[in-house]
Amino acid sequence: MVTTTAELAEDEDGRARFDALIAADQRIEPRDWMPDKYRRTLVRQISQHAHSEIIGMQPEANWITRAPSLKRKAILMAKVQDEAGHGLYLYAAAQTLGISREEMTAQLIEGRARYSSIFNYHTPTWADMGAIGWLVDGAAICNQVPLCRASYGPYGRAMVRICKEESFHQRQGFEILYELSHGTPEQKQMAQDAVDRWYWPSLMMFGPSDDASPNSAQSMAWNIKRFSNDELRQRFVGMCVPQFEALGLECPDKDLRYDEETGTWITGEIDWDEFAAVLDGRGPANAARLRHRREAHDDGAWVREAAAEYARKQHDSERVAV
Ligand code: FAQ
Repeated sequence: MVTTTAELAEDEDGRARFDALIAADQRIEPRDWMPDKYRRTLVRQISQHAHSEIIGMQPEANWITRAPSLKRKAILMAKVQDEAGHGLYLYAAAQTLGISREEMTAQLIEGRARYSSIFNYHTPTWADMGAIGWLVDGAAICNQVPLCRASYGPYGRAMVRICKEESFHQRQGFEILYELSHGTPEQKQMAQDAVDRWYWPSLMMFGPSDDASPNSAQSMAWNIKRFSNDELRQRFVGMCVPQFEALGLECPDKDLRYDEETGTWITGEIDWDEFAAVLDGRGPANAARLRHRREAHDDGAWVREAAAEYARKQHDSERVAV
């Protein structure tokens, strides 16, 4: 394809405007010119985020039929539905960048896409619902509140609503754990075991440490990410410490201490080999999560076909009416 002088001039104007908007901390909208790499970075991050919400429904959906009361069942169902909604807002935001929902879905079910490592762990007890709400949604909030200010408009706006719902999710998880940790000794032990299972994987949600994070510097320069992976992980640890005390549970990190001099939390070593294995598809539940997602996709084929046929008929009847 030959690029004309007029097209080159247009690209230069677009680039100058893009750079000025980023420098002024303003928003880029779908019809604005943007560098290819900015577009690809956003498609990568937003689609991974959407897949995480959709796969993230599974560990909790697993407990809907076994929730200990009608009230708990209703709350859990609402939370899992919220996660489906988050996935849909995010797929819609990614579509504004020119990728189709079908392509993103194909990438996920064919195992070509990433989704958050955290959803590749099992949920053996009811207390895991508490630990997911408190720790996983808590980590998600720390990571996602700054994304409300992401430079890409449709992503930032989707995040505002998502974060409001995540706050409710975190609160309900804390409340499940609080009730268990103030119950019988067996219930308290069940809460502690669940927190022991989820604490370290929650820290891994923030991604590799800064020196091993290839995408952070550019994403921060473009105001997509506002803080580095380690900065957000620090913030999360600081948030958890008083909450462990309120719950009366032990933090599984025995090396954790606050360094007054640097004003930072010194933590034990994260098991990065475990993180790498989960990303490589070798976590405890990776295979089960993808198998379940594929089955759900196949089972839903008739719904997609019916919806497409209905849309076609609506379209045809509107044309006749015109
Ligand atoms: N899991 O260079 P970086 C939720 C990948 S939603 C898997 O640091 P980046 C709600 C990364 O993609 C949870 N992969 O990358 C909920 C990259 O791979 P690539 C999801 C990970 O993008 C609660 C490579 O490693 N949240 O919890 C992970 O600058 C309860 C190098 O990493 C989001 O997606 C990981 N943990 O920073 C739902 C938030 N970490 O693509 C249900 C938006 C890193 O080069 C129940 N995303 N990788 O092949 C982000 O903030 C960023 O994308 C990061 C990673 C921070 C996740």
